[in-house]
Amino acid sequence: MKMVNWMNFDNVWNEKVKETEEILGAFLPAEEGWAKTVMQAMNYSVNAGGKRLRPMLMAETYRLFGGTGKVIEPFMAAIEMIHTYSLVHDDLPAMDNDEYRRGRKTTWVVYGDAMAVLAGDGLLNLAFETALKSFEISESDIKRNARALAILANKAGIYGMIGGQTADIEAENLGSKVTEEHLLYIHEHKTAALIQAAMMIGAVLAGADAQQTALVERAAYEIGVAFQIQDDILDVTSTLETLGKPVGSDEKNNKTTYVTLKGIEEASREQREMSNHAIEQLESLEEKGFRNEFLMELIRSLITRIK
Ligand code: GRG
Repeated sequence: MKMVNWMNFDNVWNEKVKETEEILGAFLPAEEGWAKTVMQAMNYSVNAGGKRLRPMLMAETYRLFGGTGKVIEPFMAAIEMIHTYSLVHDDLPAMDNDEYRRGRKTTWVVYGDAMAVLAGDGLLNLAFETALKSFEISESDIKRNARALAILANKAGIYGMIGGQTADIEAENLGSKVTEEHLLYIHEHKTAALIQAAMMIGAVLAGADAQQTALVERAAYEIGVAFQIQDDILDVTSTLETLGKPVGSDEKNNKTTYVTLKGIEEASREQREMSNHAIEQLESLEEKGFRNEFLMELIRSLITRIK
């Protein structure tokens, strides 16, 4: 595996976060009219910051396969809206009951439960309205846009993220009866599914074929599960100040995690192994001339991320 010395990785990352936020901002609602409060709550949630990892993975996978156009932009905004809605709902008293997220008070604390439910619903709906705008940007065969939409709907829904969240909530009552297989189902669906959607949509919109898209789906599975394992690790090793959200949340909610199942050292070893394997799979595309060094470094940086 090649190691690239990205001395200015953080600068490039920050620049890309800025670009992503400009794209996202263009699709957010104006706060006006009788429904103004829900729009304020939606914008509050999205503008709270965050790493913008999913739109960035999407854009970089698009570039990996040679994409250069603007058709990716509505999808970048859409995936961040879906991710943000999932956080808004996950923080509700009926779910994790968390008061801090992205270094700010959570949406339900500021706007109340009802408005937080609506803001989440509003973001999910707006995500699809936004992704549909990609059809107005016809740079290629619009079958690609349709395929990308199908991926987004599938990976965010009951066969993806919502399915994972369902299993996660029910597992809270099972305590130590949660097996590794069960936990992997939860991690794959709750977390990896959106990361798979991000990268697969980037690939499909740039014209990747079915085999290449399947390779991306497998690599993104490992990136997503590794990302969740690191999340589990940070929940016991980090602080509220660094993470911008409470630590010890898993213990509070009686959650079995990779850390409770295997200990920090083994969990950490497995997350490194998965990430490195995902990078190797993606690097195998170089044979066909597909190469994006920033994407590889981005995935590598997730292994040691601290927030
Ligand atoms: C479908 C109602 C409903 C809820 C969705 C996926 C989910 C359930 C809730 C999100 C909570 C959670 C811990 C998800 C796992 C994925 C994860 C680690 C999210 C945090 O993602 P980051 O670190 O967040 O990319 P930022 O704030 O940086 O965008």
